[in-house]
Amino acid sequence: MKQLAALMAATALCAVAATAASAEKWDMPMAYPATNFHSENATAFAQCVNEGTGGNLEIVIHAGGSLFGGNDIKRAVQTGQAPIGERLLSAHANENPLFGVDSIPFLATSFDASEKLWTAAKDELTKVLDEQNLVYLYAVAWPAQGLYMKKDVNSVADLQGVKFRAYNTATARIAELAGMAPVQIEAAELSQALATGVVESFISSGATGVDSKVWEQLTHFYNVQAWLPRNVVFANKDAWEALDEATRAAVTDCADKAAASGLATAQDLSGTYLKTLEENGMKVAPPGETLAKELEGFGETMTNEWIESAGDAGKKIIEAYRQ
Ligand code: PCA
Repeated sequence: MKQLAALMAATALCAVAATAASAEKWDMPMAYPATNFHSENATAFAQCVNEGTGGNLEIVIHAGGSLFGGNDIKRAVQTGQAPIGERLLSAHANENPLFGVDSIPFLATSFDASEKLWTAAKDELTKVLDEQNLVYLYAVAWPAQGLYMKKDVNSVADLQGVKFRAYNTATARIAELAGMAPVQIEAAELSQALATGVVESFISSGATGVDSKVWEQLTHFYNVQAWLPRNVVFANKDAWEALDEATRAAVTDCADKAAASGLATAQDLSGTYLKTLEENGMKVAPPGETLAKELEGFGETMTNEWIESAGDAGKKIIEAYRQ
């Protein structure tokens, strides 16, 4: 009897040891605040993984750039400093123009169009990320991008000389075409940049306007609906390959669910964000005819520039999208 008890205790100890040895903890750096819908969606993703793997893989979210700043997340995951992370992929279009496929002005301006464009681009992007030691898990679009200002804007001439916050090469290029002065700034630093007058305008979604309480400095949101950029969640390839097959399958399943729920939430909340801007005193309006036309002209220029820089792979994506 005594022996049996000892054996049982030993077995239990082994089981605990085995769980402890195989239970993996993944820290997940994210750039946007914990209350942002992408972050909340990732929190649900982490919970799904925790449950789906029976606790074998625990993903711990670090929102708001607390572990790595937005601009450092991709490199951190590539090099294995972090096993998983989320990043606005188009911010890395300077590494590969394909990363900017979701930020070509007026190419895909609705959620449906954005999904279609992403479907056309996903395989190629997965390949490029793989070459960078990254495993694509899921991506979620931001609501459509509009123009934040602190005065009426009737035409591009009104943008001349305005200090403008850029977040990728496309936003910097628009600034250049419009005669604005672009400064690259992460969303986490946007409020401060506005408060100190480093910038006085930017292009983004209602979500980021609300996150940053931009009504404290700015007055206008022109609902230009220029494009829907994406946050992409990827894993370090070595960390990924070290997982057993069942764990990987569970993560993939949760990633698919996160892509779907993220899209649904973004669609749901797009209007709410704009209402919040309005409730806080901002003028929310569509762009006037002149401004809209001029911006669409930039869109044409930039579509051609992108196709040229992205080569055959880029051309194929656009063709598949336009079919
Ligand atoms: N918000 C992010 C990217 C696009 C968006 O809507 C930002 O402004 O950083």
